[in-house]
Amino acid sequence: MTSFGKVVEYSAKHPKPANTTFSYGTAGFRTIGDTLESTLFRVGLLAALRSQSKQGKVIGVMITASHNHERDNGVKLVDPMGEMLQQSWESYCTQIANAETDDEVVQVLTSIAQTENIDLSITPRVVYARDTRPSGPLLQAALEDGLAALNANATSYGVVTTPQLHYFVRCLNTADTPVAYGEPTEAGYYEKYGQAFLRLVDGRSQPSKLYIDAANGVGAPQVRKLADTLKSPYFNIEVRNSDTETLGKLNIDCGADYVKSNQRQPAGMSLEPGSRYCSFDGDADRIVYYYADENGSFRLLDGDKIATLVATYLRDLVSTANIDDLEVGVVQTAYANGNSTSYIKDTLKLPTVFAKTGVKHLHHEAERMNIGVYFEANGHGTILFNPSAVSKLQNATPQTPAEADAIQRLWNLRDLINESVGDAISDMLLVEAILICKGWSLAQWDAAYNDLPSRLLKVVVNDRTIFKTTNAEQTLTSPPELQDVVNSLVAKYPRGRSFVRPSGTEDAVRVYAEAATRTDCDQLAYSVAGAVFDRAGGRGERPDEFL
Ligand code: 16G
Ligand code: MG
Repeated sequence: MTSFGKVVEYSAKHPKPANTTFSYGTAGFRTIGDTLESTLFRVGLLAALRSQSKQGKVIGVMITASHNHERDNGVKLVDPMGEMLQQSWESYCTQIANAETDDEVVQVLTSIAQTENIDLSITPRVVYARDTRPSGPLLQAALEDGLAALNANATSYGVVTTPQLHYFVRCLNTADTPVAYGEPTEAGYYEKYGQAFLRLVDGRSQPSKLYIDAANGVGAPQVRKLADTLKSPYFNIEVRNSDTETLGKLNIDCGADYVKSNQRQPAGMSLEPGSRYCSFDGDADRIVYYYADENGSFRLLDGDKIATLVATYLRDLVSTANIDDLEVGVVQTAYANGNSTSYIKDTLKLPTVFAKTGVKHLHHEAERMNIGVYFEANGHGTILFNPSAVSKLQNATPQTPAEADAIQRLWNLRDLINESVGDAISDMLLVEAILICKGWSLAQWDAAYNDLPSRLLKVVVNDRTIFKTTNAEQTLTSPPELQDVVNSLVAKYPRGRSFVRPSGTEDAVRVYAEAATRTDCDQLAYSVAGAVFDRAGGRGERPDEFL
């Protein structure tokens, strides 16, 4: 096929490493950066094909490995509305990444083009960006070769956060339509979210300084640009862990994942009671807040706390706005702390559902709700207003100034959030706006409910593919009988809950447990992990610290 005429020649420059298998996982390809050159080249080809399959809409490619080690890298594709790549294409990614020869690469392209009935005469349009990792430039060059091989109209956004790239894709594909999302530039991004923030907080008391741990990643320069654009006392920040130049610092002892996993402050931050802190991850799509209470103890405000804060605020606005049948719902994963779920159901009286781990799963569940708030406990999430909510807001006829104000605030909130994907910077503005409007400290926010003690463990097994789950990953269907064992262990502990799932990003199985007390929780976690180890081919050391 002539359309693929240049592919073999270009592909020969980026040979696939022998004896390596790549797999498009929860968040794209992710592994040691130096091994990904052929994959990036091929992702370039596939991004071009994906654009053609969407009649030339712009497709995004983000080169990042998020919160992982600096030597790792990865890549994921962004679909036209700024959402994650449609799942049916993930297997094409895996297929093309594993083609053993240059000819086979062409065969895979040809077969996808046939299966998807793609018009290869369409000019593909692709935009791409990378985070601060040292392997980024090399991988970007390989990607560019893939795009050139298919004559794509390709544009680089340089070094930006993952959610910024999602935003650009959505802006480009909605330009000059009734759902135009914004200017597809960095300045447009800061302007859109920044101005919505200022509209929401106008006239309120100014907050104290917010200390931001940027994980020594791309969030550091980007959040500073936001502050430079805003120049507002409502956005009074100090960025820590902002060294993106020195090798070996990215995500080390800092960042949202470190803070959430270790339940402690990052390096470079000593917590003063009364002060306010948050952490981004390495590509700035996750955020968690924290503070020291009056005894100096560390208190975490994770994705569950953000979800409940946001849901409370939205629920109250919707109720004041007095619009019929406009409903707020919350999407969580099984990792959500049990007390957050109870709080949403019993206190807020809002519907809540569980989705599988990974933003794409939560996003799709949230799309079914009028106003869907979705957050993973790790700090990844956003809010979606579906078309029915938008038309209800448009058609609303406020009867009082209070109703009109609430409707205006809902519009401003919608402009403040990145509807394409979870975004640390936009989520931070959202949390800040709500806290400013409520006049709340972090301790007041934290007071809504107390987390149940929880523990997350990792078990290395011979073959994690034997682990199959159902019920939003809360129940194992394979290996046989293991779920019965988990159930009997859980039954021993008041408020006990535990589940086992294969990781989508690492070669391991994860065990989550929570219970009424720390001791019970740890016993439950380690006994479930021990059962997994014994009955499902555990490797290395048995996890039995507490038994
Ligand atoms: C990826 C996901 C994140 C999820 C994590 C789970 C995206 C963009 N990222 O980082 O949402 O929490 O994987 O990892 O979807 P695990 O499967 O290894 O537990
Ligand atoms: Mg990330």
